[in-house]
Amino acid sequence: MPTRISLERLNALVQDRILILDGAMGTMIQRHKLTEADYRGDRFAGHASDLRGNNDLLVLTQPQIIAAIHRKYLDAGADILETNTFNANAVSQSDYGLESLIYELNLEGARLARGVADEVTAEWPSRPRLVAGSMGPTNRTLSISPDVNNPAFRSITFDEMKAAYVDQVRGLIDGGVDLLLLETIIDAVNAKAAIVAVQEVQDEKGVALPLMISFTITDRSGRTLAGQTVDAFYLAMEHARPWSIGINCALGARDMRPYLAELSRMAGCWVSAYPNAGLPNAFGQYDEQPAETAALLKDFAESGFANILGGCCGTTPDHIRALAESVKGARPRVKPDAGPGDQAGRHTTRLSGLEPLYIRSDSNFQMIGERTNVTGSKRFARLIKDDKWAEAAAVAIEQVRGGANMIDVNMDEGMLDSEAAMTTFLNYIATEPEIARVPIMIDSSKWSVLQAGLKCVQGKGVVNSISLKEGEADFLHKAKMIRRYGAAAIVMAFDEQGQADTIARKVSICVRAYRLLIDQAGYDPTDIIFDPNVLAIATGLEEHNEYAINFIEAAREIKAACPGVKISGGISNLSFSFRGNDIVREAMHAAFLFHAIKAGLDMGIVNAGQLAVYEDIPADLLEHVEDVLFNRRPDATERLVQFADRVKGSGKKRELDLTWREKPVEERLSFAPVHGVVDFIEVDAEE
Ligand code: THG
Repeated sequence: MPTRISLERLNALVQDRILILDGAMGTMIQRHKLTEADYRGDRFAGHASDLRGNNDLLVLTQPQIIAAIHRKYLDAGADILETNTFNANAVSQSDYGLESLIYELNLEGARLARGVADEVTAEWPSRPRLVAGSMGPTNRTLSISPDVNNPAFRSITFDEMKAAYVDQVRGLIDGGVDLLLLETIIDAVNAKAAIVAVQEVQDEKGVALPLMISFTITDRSGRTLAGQTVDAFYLAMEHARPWSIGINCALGARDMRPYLAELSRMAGCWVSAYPNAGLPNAFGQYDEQPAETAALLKDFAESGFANILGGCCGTTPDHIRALAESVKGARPRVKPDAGPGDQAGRHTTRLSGLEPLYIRSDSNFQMIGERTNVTGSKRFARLIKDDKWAEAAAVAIEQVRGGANMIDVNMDEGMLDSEAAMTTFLNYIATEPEIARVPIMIDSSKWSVLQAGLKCVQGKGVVNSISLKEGEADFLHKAKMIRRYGAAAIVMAFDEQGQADTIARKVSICVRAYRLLIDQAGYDPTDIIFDPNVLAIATGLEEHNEYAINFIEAAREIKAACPGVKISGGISNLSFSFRGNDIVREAMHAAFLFHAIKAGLDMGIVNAGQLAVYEDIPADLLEHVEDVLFNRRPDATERLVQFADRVKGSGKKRELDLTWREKPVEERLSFAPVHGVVDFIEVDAEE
């Protein structure tokens, strides 16, 4: 068994100079003009389907050719060889009927590269040559439907994708690679499946290799094929704690520059770039000459953008030689002091959909849309039961247009196959950019439904929720799985004794959970969102009178006791006893939020678009509501109930009330931002 490089030595190397990755394998194989018979060799002479073009098979049938190409790249100055295993996964090889060969292809591919690297290292021991196990994206995607008429359809499941990578990872590790390289990623869900496969195999083998993640920006929109911006994608990968992240393939170095600059500014790990030799010409060939590629990459080096540079499609040993020459002596990129979105002491919670969402301790209140919940909306439940997915998605769009920064999706209903409904709905809304822009909060009391949701979301979402209800072992198991799948977690103030309703119990349960998550599940505190239980008040039961106060006070104490965490709550729960009276309910929510936000509430599950503004609540209604909230008088509930009878009616459709347009322009200009109406700002500003 060859010894792979230690992490200490690898980190010392990458801090000392820019490391050079090799260039394209395909371009070099093409030069040999191999025939069908060459691809087959003796072993596959009788194989049923065509094998020409299956480059990964050459590690078995023409190993001397592959080894010679590896040697050429090392002689040209590469530090890191990529194994010839880009398509050696069960999904891609099924096109050739060779799925059974995955382990062997990767084992031999890794051994070949390892052998050449060790040979050159032996010749020049002060300069170790390394091997990165190449894992391509497969030819399917988990975020995009291949059928435009069926947006929720997927050609493969997350678990199938994960399984397709498992034997690849086993083969690469057993073959002796130093690093694992997940490359040319076009879809973050595919990458998440590969990451889970890597972690499972590493657990099985008791090893942990440095992971390189490299994605592709397919066009000048600056997004992945599946639609994510650079920062949103980065946030969706952060949980894997990669050794490096970077961009490869696609546009060539010239057009890659702004995206690499952005990635380089935010990434807390090393950064790589290995572009194509420019854009392909009409014949699919790459014309960019070695000197040109090298000059562009030299600029990346001098701009401090990269720690690892190399070439992708169309690059040759001549390109790599020119590159190695041009960056000799260049100083490698230095990692930024703060994480993405971080400002000193502000504990940024980082989430994403197609776009990033940074929640700092001093951010505004974040709204999580509640209506995409079959138990929280009769209309939504009906649409899901009737398979009206487009109309159900419209509910999510309404929430986003109403200002939701996140969408809570809940399918917990006895008559539904909740796992299937969660999967279908999340896959459906993944194709609607207006919704997919925001992070998803997967809401269920069933672990199987939460898991189903985790397998669909492209960004970094939130699992809602876990708790200590079933004890520590269950809690930690779920917490670790959520981290592995790349989400943040809502933790309810609930333990083996039940739901916490006093301040002391809420705080002590959250502190206990905080320690467990940080000490035993590897959590970053900013990935923990505590929910101290918003419970219904004014129910007529005296023991419920302190529930609002207890939530608010517990929020304050949890924030102080658990640095870095966020606080959330299901706000509409508070007013359940006033169902049917939206005016009173909305006043209760607005008043509660006004005080809870001051105590440290960061976000809440609300009916986005139907939140009242505290300052707009009529004084008499507000007084009755706050009497109840703060349990200020023994008859508070009774008085609010009586008052409520007089203000019955619908609180809805306030956005259509345009009487404020008749006010003087100064007032209109201050009204608009407070009420979140953007439609008239331009005309008013001009006036
Ligand atoms: N904490 C966490 N998650 C949660 C909750 C929480 N998820 C669910 C719930 N509580 C938050 N979501 C809602 C959604 C809707 C309503 C209340 C809470 C609601 N719906 C109207 C009703 O029941 O009167 C429905 C009316 C209609 O059908 O249109 O009030 O606390 N972590």
